[in-house]
Amino acid sequence: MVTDDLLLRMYRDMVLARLFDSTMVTLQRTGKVAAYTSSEGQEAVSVAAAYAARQEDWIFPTYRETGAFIARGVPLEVLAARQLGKVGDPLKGHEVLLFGDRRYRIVTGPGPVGAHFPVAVGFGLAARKRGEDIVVLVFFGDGATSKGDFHEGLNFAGVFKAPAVFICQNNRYAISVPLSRQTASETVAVKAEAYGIEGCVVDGNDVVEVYNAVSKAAAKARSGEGPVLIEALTYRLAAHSTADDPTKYRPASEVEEMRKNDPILRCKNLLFSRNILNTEQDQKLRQQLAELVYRKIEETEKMPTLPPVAIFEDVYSTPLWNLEEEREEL
Ligand SMILES: Cc1ncc(C[n+]2csc(CCOP(=O)(O)OP(=O)(O)O)c2C)c(N)n1
Repeated sequence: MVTDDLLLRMYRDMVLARLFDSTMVTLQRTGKVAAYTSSEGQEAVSVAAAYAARQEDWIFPTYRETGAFIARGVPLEVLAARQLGKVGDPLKGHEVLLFGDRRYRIVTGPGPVGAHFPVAVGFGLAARKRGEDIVVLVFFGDGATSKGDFHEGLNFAGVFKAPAVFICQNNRYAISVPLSRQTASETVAVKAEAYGIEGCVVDGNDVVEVYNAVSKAAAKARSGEGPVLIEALTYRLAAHSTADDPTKYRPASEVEEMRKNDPILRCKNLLFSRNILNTEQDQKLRQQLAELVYRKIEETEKMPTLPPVAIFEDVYSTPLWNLEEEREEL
């Protein structure tokens, strides 16, 4: 049940995610951030799914889950430190586009697309064996469904009824590859049938619909009745990453058309129609959030930069001799 208060909180986090993402893209252009993947247009899936799960559940994200990180409570300065290479980066400079932080039960996403499916499923099953009452939320894009890991992970999850909710952010493209070149299946959700698990399609730009679907799926997975594959239909309004030029593979008119279906705009309209928010309050909220992002980034920029040797930390529990040698040399 999405109460007025919850709807407002989800809206706030979606707006905050968008402001953070757009600021990171700008900072990448100035050379302060190495590379960035914006989640513009897909905030509803991330935010609603994180709210629908419990705080003790584990998140297996991709590089497009800023909304889930914010909804989970990760401070902006931690996200900013990650991107700016500052000492507060929980990943100590490893990887550029991905984020993870065990304090918030977020497992760092995979560099190779889709490599997290078997890991997440095994993680969920191991937790169950230990008697932990947790669910894993596994985020991925439509492109990841072409990887063997997707099929292996879902098959294993189906057989052993893993406490997993698979959330496909179907944004219609895998960089320049459109969905029609990714699969001949009618939907992504239909693939669930092959693994004997439940699959459903939801409007990924409707924060309430996503919240309800993930809540239901998480309850099912938690009770031991098996995993669920949710296909959330959405659209990537931004470029794939700061190294991508989407005008090369999709018409500007398509993007403009999809802007009318912006999940933040739709959530705002819902808040207005339910008399939870008005224009004046909305402008004030956005102003406050913009100032918050600005302040947090400014603070983060003043933090010390990660020392280069940090790259050797947190890779192996027992460092390898050759890495030790390299560290000495550095
Ligand atoms: C195994 C593998 N192949 C290719 C890449 C390069 N790559 C990075 S992201 C990406 C597109 C993934 O598309 P999708 O899963 O739909 O997610 P989206 O970026 O649309 O959110 C590709 C091909 C990679 N990282 N790993």
